Amino acid sequence: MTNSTDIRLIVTSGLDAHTELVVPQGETVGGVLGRLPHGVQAVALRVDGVVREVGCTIDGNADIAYVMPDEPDGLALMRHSAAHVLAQALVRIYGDVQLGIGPAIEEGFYYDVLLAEPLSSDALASIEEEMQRIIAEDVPIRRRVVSREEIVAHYEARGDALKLELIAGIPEGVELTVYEQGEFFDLCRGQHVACTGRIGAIKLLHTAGAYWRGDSKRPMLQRIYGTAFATPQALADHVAWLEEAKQRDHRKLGRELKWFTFAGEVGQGLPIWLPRGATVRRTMERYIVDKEQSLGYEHVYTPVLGSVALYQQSGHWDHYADNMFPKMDMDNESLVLRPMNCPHHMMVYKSDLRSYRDLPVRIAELGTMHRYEYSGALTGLHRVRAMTLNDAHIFCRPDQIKDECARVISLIQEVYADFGIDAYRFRLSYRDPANTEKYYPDDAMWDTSQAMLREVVEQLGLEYEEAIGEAAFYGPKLDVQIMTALRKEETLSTVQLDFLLPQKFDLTYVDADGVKRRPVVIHRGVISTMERMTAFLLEHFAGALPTWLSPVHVRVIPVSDAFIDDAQRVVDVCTAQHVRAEADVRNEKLGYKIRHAQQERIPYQFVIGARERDNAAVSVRKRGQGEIGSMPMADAIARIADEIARKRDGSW
Ligand code: TSB
Ligand code: ZN
Repeated sequence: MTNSTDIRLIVTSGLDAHTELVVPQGETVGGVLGRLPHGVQAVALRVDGVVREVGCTIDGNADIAYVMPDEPDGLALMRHSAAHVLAQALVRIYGDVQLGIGPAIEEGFYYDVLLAEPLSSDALASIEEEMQRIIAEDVPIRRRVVSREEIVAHYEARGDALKLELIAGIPEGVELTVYEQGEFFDLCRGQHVACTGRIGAIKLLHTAGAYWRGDSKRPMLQRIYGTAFATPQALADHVAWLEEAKQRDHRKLGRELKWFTFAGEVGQGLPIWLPRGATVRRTMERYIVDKEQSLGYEHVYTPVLGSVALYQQSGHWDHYADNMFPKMDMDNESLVLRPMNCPHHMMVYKSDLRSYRDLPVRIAELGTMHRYEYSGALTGLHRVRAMTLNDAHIFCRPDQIKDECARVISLIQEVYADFGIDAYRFRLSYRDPANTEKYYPDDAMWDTSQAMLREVVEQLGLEYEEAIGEAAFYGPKLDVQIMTALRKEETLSTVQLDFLLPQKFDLTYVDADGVKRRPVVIHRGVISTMERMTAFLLEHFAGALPTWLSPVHVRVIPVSDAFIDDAQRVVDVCTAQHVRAEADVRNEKLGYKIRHAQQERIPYQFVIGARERDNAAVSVRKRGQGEIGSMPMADAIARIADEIARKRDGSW
């Protein structure tokens, strides 16, 4: 509608939508649009295409448009209005509820409230019913400018200290607005749908504790989560997806399958690997170390502590301090838990004289490191504070960069094929030149390294996307991006090109002409951290990992107590051939044991009875395939051993 820098546009809500243009002198231009057509969410002000709160100052291209329920903005308005309806329902039911804040979020909305009693799970159903009633009432949602006196008096009368605190935080002179629907209004900048009837299909999901203003020293409120969609079908699809995500969540699977645990006594984000998970981890570690050895990597061990001076020299102290645990002062030394392994590997390189003939030097380690991650960001094994990275630093000559990067990428692809991982995307991660705090400021260096990494990726013909501000502080990265069960994108493997640390540590090699030159470093993680890869595998395979990665390959089940010794003998034969087997000798029914083995996602079950014992046979059941039938024990075990060795499951 307009294109200006200082015109102020006002759109009022409600069914009778009208627009006003307010020019700086206070002149008002405007027009009434009339009654909103059915099916439209609201009339909204859009600045550069984004719905803005009513009464905002425009600093881009603005227009006034209908917002439709099936567009992202429409969903956001609907969910924000649903949060108000939730608050209204709570006031109707509980009267003395104190209201915190209630925003729309990515996949729904929430409201933080303080209630005399914690809500029971039944309570959610009756609150949702009241919300449905308010939606059916279809009352207009109107914006109203209020005086500070009026709104303070209102919340004082209600005894709502949370709202009073919010108001106190708004500077004098800022226009205060409420959105009113029937008997209820809420302090809010908007914008909302025109009337409660246009909210669509809603559902309350769950509650969680949330500190007031995210501050652990303030009271704990109850956060009630819900979601809203344009149609009942869209809502039903989302709820089904949430259920599926819950089933796939590695935290649930990890607990049920007894792979790992977290203990309050140990500390947040510090995982305890239980025997099953540790077996999977050891399998991955052996696999990758063997593979790296065959590709010319040399493995080292270095300590998890390093001196502050080391990290000052590397630049971590300046650019990575937010992710580091505080230093410890002992015996005239200042030590930190390392957040990365690179500086130690620089010392490995420096421990010897290097000639151009020695390069590339590929230094690898299953390097344990500790990072301070915000407690709110910790997510099971996906994001932890103590982790072990399948790390390596490749020291090479500039003319070797492309070849080395290509080798790493092909290693990543080989490993993913063995792991059965097919859902991933490549991302080229560049620095954000404006962020001088995070990124080492050397424009020429960044231009060179970013262009070079892009060239490698282009030459390999990889499809990739680009992201500004995702580089490491020392250089650009090629990241392999995956999705968690909760649809959050995370980085698994990474290949990073670094011209900076060689300079900071004054690394050199003696070139063919006898002159000392600077090597380049490629940082790379293939499996990523054992923690993140394990979380990913659990979710990707819903707990049913390829046989070779499964903690138990075969569960041997005697049909009755009379065959316990026979079952144990089968286990011994398996074990001798590196097939991981255990016998289920519990005093339980056969059917129960089979179901239990299935729940544990164990790839093979051997059932042993009289016929099997007498014929040196096993009765095989296979995960996902069911009953296979009786066959000679030696054949069955050889076949499984072969699948493990080839890292490929076959159908029987
Ligand atoms: C590859 N110095 C490089 C190394 O040489 C490095 O540390 N890069 S990193 O910071 O990107 O981390 C490597 C990988 O560790 C990431 O790609 C990611 O997969 C994994 N990772 C990072 N932080 C965490 C965390 N908090 N929890 C679990 N895994 C993590
Ligand atoms: Zn590194």
